[in-house]
Amino acid sequence: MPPGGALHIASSLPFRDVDLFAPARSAPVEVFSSRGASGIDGTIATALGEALARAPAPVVCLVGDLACLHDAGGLLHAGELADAVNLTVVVPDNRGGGIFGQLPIAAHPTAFERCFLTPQRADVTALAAAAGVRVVADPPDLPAALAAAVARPGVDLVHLR
Ligand SMILES: Cc1ncc(C[n+]2csc(CCOP(=O)(O)OP(=O)(O)O)c2C)c(N)n1
Ligand SMILES: [Mg+2]
Repeated sequence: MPPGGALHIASSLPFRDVDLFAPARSAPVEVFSSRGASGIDGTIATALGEALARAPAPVVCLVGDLACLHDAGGLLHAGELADAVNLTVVVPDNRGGGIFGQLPIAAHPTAFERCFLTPQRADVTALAAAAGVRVVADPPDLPAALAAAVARPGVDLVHLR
């Protein structure tokens, strides 16, 4: 993350993963997150607003597959505003709300997948491409792919199965 860049972290596992696993950095990076009532709602639209406010500095949005699909409208707007921002949307796609796998309900024989995990048929990469967003799918060299996406203006979606 270059100076002036910011990270927007979605609710659910992304927020917890960064909290648990991100190493300490010598260079500070500003971090945004929507907590509380808003939950997973409007994540990409919020990150897009941050990217507009900070342009031409880059913003990276780390967001799960469900939160990403939940804000499909935000993704459409991101494609529309691609000339005005540098936004990289990183989607770790574990096919549903992986966080619920950590709850006792995960052992339920019938309700868990349909009512909690809720994996979607929608294809995140196809949606991003339809929005006019550049798609980087399962890059073999993730750090290099992220660095390249952050370095270029416009909107990238990095999809990680
Ligand atoms: C608007 C809204 N609806 C539902 C929820 C409940 N909820 C919390 S986490 C979550 C799953 C998110 O899935 P994903 O974005 O794929 O992240 P993962 O858990 O897989 O990391 C849901 C549905 C919420 N927080 N906010
Ligand atoms: Mg998920």
